[in-house]
Amino acid sequence: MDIRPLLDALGVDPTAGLAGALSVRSPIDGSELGRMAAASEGDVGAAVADAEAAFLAWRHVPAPRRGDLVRLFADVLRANKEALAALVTIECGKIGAEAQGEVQEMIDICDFAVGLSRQLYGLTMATERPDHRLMETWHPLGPIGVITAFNFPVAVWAWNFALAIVCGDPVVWKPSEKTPFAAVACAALFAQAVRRWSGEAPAGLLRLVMGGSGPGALLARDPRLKLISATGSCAMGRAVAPVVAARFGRLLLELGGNNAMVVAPSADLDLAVRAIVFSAVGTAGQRCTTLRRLIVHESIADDVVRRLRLAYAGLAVGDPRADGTVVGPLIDARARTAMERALAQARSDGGLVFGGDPVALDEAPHGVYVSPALVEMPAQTDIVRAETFAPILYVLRYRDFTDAVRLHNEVDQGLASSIFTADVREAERFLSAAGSDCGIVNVNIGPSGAEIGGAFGGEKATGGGREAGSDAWRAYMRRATNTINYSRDLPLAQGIVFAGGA
Ligand code: UN1
Repeated sequence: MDIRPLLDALGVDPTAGLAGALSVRSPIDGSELGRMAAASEGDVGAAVADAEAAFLAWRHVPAPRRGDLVRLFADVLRANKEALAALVTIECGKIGAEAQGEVQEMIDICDFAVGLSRQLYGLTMATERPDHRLMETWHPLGPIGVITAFNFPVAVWAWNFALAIVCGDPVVWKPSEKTPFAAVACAALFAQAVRRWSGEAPAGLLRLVMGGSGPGALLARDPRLKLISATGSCAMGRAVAPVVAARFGRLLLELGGNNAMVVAPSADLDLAVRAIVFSAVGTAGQRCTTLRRLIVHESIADDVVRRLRLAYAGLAVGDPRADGTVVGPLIDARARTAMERALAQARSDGGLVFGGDPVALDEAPHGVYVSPALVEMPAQTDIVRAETFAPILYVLRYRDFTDAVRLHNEVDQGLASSIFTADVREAERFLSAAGSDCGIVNVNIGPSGAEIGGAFGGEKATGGGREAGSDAWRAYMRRATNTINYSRDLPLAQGIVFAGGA
């Protein structure tokens, strides 16, 4: 597959050295898209040094001016939406509609960040001392490191980047080694915005470092990066977090999910089935928000499973560029092996598996395609409690609502959750302090497909970070609490009378 025309259209410098030891392959047919060199220790150090130099200038640029650059970036993204989405599809295998949605998500976060650039508010507090003022000011934090995963190769970076740029922080980005070309394209598109901007943007506002865990570990270790925002598996988070914590760096982690939906007897099943299918098989089950566990009331479970089998049997699996395809390939053969292992384990735990078979495409024998699996489980065994990054939906039954919530929360991960019910008491209990323990808790919609306006992230082994909307920007800034005395006296807080120095 030749991506050169797409890269040209996206403004990627044809002389840029897209060569090296890393082979980048399309999951669509396994063909090599190009090669990439992994960043050396020296490369990573130089990228961080550039970002640090950029920071010293960028922090002086007023935030609304910084927002103006992000506004131009959104314009460039709008003009290049189709081409960037096409590249995303080729590189990570998601279907066209979802790839376009991913680029739209980038545009949305840029628009959000532009507005935010005039709203980086600090509070002013009542002070206990006369003729004093107590307030807080938010300042740029410093250069930051962003590590992203293959499944959202551009949007998750954009959540971080758009906010970081308005907050005053240059970014060193390590994309997944499986999707480096999408990252190169994003950098080229941002360079276009920089050229259109009326100001002087420092060169190091965005630096890419390519490669796998090696360069990732170098970013984690580097004390010049004040925040490491990392998306990926819990295992990756476990490796990165202690390293960043040991140097008192800030962390924003978006790790594994094991997202569930409770389907109550009063649920609108037509809606529920549509929501289940989108969230369980969309992106071929490779979203961090993918629906992996269905907790269905026993009185409707047979009906729900019957409807789902019908829906699953009609799913078009195949080339994500073809009209009508809803399930594209898995990212690579390792993902299929992990899926097969999980299904074998589920079977030996007493699970009844529907689907989950390899799908061979004549035109793409080296693509990794599977039919999504629906697995009725007698209990929430260890394999159900593990995140397998593939389209496997485990179905569990419940009798009592309290048991449903207990099952729901009985996993390590805590990203996204949902309930389908027409019973306001159940809905509110699910949303309450004693309900779902996740960072995202939905009613009558599935757990995946969040819009950017809310804070995105999860609890427990998901890592606790929040990205995108709401007040997620605070992670990218440092807060100074300021006390200003405009009196001619020096009253001490807490009414302390201190004789020394009088
Ligand atoms: C991810 O899978 O890492 O809520 C991000 C969603 C998307 C983002 C997923 N907006 O499913």
